Amino acid sequence: MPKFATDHIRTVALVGDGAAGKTTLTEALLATSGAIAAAGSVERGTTVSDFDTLEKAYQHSLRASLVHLEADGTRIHLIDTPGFPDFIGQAIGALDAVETAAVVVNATAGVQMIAARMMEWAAKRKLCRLVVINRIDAENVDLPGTLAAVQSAFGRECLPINLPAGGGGRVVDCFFNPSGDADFSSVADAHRALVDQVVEVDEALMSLYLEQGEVAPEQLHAPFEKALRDGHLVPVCFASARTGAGVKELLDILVKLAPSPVEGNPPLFVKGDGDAATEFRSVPDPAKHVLAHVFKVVMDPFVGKLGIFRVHQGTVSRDTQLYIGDSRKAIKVGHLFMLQGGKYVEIDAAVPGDLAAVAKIDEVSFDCVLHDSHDEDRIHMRALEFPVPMHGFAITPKRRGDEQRISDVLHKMIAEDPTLVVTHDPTVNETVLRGLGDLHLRSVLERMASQFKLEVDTRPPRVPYRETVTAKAEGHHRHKKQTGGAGQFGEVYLRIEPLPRGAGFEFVDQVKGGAIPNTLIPAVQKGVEQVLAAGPVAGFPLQDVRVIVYDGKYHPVDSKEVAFVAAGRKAFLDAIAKAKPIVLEPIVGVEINCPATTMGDVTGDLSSRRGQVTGTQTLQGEMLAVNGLAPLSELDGYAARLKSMTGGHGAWTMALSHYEMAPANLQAELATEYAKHRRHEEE
Ligand SMILES: Nc1nc2c(ncn2[C@@H]2O[C@H](COP(=O)(O)OP(=O)(O)OP(=O)(O)O)[C@@H](O)[C@H]2O)c(=O)[nH]1
Ligand SMILES: [Mg+2]
Repeated sequence: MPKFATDHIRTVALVGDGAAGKTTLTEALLATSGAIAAAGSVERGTTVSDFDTLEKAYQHSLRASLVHLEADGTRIHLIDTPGFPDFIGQAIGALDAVETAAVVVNATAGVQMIAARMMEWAAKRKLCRLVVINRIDAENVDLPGTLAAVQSAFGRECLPINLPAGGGGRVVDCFFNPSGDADFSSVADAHRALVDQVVEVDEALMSLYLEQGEVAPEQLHAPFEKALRDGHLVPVCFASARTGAGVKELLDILVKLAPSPVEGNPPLFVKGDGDAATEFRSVPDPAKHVLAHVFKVVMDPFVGKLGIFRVHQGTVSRDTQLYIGDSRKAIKVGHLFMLQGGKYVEIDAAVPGDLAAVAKIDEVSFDCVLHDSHDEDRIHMRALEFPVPMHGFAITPKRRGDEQRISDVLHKMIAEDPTLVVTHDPTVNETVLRGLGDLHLRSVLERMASQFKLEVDTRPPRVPYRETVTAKAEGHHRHKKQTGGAGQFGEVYLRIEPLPRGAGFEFVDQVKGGAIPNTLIPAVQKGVEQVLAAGPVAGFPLQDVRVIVYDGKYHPVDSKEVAFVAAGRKAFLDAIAKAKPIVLEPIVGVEINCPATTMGDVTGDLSSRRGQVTGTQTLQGEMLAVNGLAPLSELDGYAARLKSMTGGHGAWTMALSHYEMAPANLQAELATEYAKHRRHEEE
């Protein structure tokens, strides 16, 4: 049996902006609990969680990293996540594995973009949230100002559970044993504010409190957990990851107040597909059927594929037989590990709340569910939405002969990272790697070079335009060929209709009375789908269209598959030509962080590039968050422009928002280019 039962487990993701101090805090928590002898440092490259060579070189976390420790008879699993917007996918993925998101705020920089995003993501996931204001030791910090900024950005329910004292050298408790003086604000007031907030979730306790003027701390435990679960309370604590001030207190808060898997909100699973899908929540009971979710995959060059999962229900042990997702083939767990940064610690079993890993099981993939019963298949976790990557590099291998290997290595890279996609554009034979930012892509290329010895050249890719149709139309083609022996015959009638943006492609078979035999309908569909890869206007993939095949003719001897593939394709082309096809362009949502003084330049620049500003939000420390929409084609070289507009103090991210019709001049330009390209090919 594992050493810690589920109610003695806490799972916490440390999230927040780059350089907030998450990795240093992880180190301090490990050292304070005795899991390591002394805290390492990011600068020296000696931390447990930034163990990767690239992380040491960048002095920033690039991937979510797992550690575990013991405090007061409780097992705490911590996930240290990267704060750079480029790597936010890693932080979002970690939210699937925990009850608590601890948002670390850098007191010298204030509330920034990623902290704000992570608060939102965590609330969406119904996680309990905690804010840690770090760097209370630093000079010239405005701690009351930071607390006020946290409350104004995240709500009045953010209440301090301790306060800095002794000039930032320590913290005083405002909840368990409120006594003593803080550097600012009053300990007694902070205590009262917490109790007021907590009793609000329990009517009986509230009346008692109103009658007696106070309640015993033990009576507050259950309502405290409920207030956390409901997002009615977000405790704020202070710390210095560097000096260790407030770190023991943070451990105490995690042990005594952070929810165990039994007290948190269990995640939503979905069973079955489409209309038959039903939702249910896991039950954190070690005796039930196993439900574990793979929230992270690592391609380790030495141990191979590592599937890192969170147990939500049941017990996984070495000799458990597990099914992976929809597969009917059982796998034997074999070796089971708990991670301590880059080290693998072998364990016997994992219960609900535990984060563990299995190695060398190829079928394991990101986001799959592991379970232990035959009839529990087709289970998925309710999907998290990851930003759709839009930053792209077109890549070609430096060495000849690496063309084959490149796809293999790219597969390994995307297996690890839900915010990385690879597309191939056959019209210009271009392989494009897309990620969330320049740094993201560069780190992937460096990993490819160092771990897999694969070097590539990069250049800006083509903008991923799409095409669609804007009117209904009819299409018809009769394919007939008589060459020597057996002939080829197939005839197809179809209709096409535009679908709403983002709907994709639909194929509907409405053929009556066997005018085209059932067995040949897939051939028609195949022909139709051949057209989707390159639209008629400018050769971009066609989307948001429904094709309804409703009639045709066949010949009992001459109707072969090829005939219907050809007839389907040509009938579709016939219809598209009449359906007013257009080019769609990708519009991305951008979020820009910039000093308030540069806001005019930043928003003006965006508007001059066919963009629009959808909102601005004041962050702390003279920084602003600007949200907007802009066509991707206008954002070439944006990183450099933002740098010059903000004197290097800007940051930005983008992800796909939607596709819309490209302006007429752009459509014409793309069409001319395509016509030229085709003429060139024919010559
Ligand atoms: N003065 C002071 N410096 C700190 C403190 N915590 C972290 N730092 C420093 O801040 C820098 C960034 O710390 P990290 O722990 O790497 O920050 P992070 O949040 O993990 O950053 P990312 O991995 O990029 O998201 C390092 O130079 C730390 O030494 C603190 O409490 N006080
Ligand atoms: Mg870090």
